[in-house]
Amino acid sequence: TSFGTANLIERAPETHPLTWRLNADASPIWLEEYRAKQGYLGAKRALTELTPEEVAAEVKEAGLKGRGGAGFPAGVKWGLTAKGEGVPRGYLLCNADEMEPNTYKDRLLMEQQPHLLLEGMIVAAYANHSYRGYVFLRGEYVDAAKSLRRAVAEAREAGLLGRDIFGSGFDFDIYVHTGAGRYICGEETALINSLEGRRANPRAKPPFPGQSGAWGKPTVVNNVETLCGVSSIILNGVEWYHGLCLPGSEDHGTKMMGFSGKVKNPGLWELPLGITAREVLEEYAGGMRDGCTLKAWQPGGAGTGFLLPEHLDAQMYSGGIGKVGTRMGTALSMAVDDSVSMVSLLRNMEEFFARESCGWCTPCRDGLPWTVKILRALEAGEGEPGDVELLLELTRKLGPGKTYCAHAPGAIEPLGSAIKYFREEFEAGIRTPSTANAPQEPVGSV
Ligand code: L3W
Repeated sequence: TSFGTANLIERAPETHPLTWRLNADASPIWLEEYRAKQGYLGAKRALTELTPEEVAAEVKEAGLKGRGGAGFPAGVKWGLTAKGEGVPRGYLLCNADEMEPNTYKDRLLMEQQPHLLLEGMIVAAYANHSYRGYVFLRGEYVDAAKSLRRAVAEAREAGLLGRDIFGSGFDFDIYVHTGAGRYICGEETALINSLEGRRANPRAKPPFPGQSGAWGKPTVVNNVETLCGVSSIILNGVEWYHGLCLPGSEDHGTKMMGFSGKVKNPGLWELPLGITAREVLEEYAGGMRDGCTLKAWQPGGAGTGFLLPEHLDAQMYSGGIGKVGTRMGTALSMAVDDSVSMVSLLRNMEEFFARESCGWCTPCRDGLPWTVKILRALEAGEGEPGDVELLLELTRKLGPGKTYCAHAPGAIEPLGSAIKYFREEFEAGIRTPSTANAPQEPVGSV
C-alpha cells in the first residue's frame, strides 16, 4: 500500500487519537489488543455515565466536524434526531464509500483498526437513539470488509453489540453492506437509496436524513473518520480535544492528511488541524521529487479547487483553506508538477465526474459530458474560439444550487480554478485561423 509510515509508530495517545494504536507492520488490531489499548472505554463511559443528550452535547461542544469533505458539525447533525418525546428510533449509517480520487484515509482506518469505527458507531447510535447501524462500504475495499466483519463478530461475541450493551439497556447492532461501485453512493441520500435497494439517485433536501432518512426513519450519516474521532472525545473530554489543533485553527482536533503526486514520500498522516499545507508537503511528504517543480496543488480530493505554490502557507482547516479560495475537502492533497498539462489533467478528471453522474438532473447529466467534449478538443489542439468562455459559463451553470446534490458543483470547482490560474494552457488548445483555414488534403487524389 502507499500508506505513509512517518507517524504510524510511537505515537502518543494524547496527540494522535486516531492512529496511536496502529502497529508499525500495519497488522490489524483485533479486540483483545484494542481493549488493551483503552478500547471501548469511551463507549462504556457514554452508555453507563451519560445520557444520549449529554453525549451529543459533548460532541457538539468539542466541535467535531464531518471528515468526509463537507465539514458539517457532527453534533449539530446529531441534534436533529435527538429531539422530542418518545424519540423514534432510526438508523446510524457510516459512509464508507470512499471513492474520492486521491483519498484512502478511511481504508487505512477500517483495515487496521476496525474496532475504533465500531466503538464510534456505538456512541453515535446511543446519542441518536439508533437501533441499527450499517457500514456502507465501497465494494472494492475487500480487505476492509474482511476486517470489519471479523470485528463485528468479535464485538457481538463480547456483548459489545446486541442487547443491553454494558448493562445500560441500550440495544444496537451493526451490519456491513458493500456497495456496487458508484461514486455517487458517497452522497448521503444516494447512499440511503442504494441501501434501500433503489437506484442511487440523490434525494432533494430538506428533509435532511436526520428528519427522514433510511426507510423514512431519522437517520444519521457520518463518515468513517468522523465516527473514529468520537470515542476519544468522550473518554478524554472536550478540553483535551480543544488542545489538539494548532493556534489559528478555528476547527478542533486532528485530521488524516496526505500528499500524493510526484513528492518524495507520498503518504497519509494524522496531523493537527491548523498545520500549514507547506509543512505537510515539505516535512511529511519530503517535498517534490528531484527534478520536479510544484505547479499547482489540490487540498482535498478531485472536487476541490486548484491552488498555487504561493498558497502553501494556508492552514489546513476549512476556514484556512477557505481564505485562499477553495474547500479543504478530505485533506488528502495532490501535488501537480510542471510536466503535467492542466488541460489533460482536467479532461481526465471531468471524464471521471461525467461517468459518475447519476443522470438525475439535467445540468449535471448534460453539462459534464459537454465539458469533456470541449476539453478533449482543447487537448487535441482543435478547440473553437469561445471554448474557454463556454467552459467558464458551464462552471456557473453547474455551480452550487443548480443541482440536487454536490456532485456537479464539486466537479466544476477544479475546472474553474484551473482556468483561473492556467488560462493560457486552455487558450493554447484553440485552433488558430491559419490551422482552421489550412487547405484540406484532396480526397481521393491520384
Ligand atoms: C441538517 C442542515 N443537516 C447540511 C448535512 C447534510 C450532510 C452534511 C454535509 O457533500 C462534499 C461535496 C464533495 N441541517 C444541513 C445539514 N447538512 N445542511 O451536512 O452536507 P453538504 O450539503 O455540505 O455536503 P455533502 O452533500 O455531504 C460532500 C466533497 O464533500 N468531497 C467529496 C468527498 C468524498 C469522499 C469519499 O469518497 N469518501 O469523502 C470532497 O471535497 O465534493 O462537496 O450530511 O445532510 N441545514
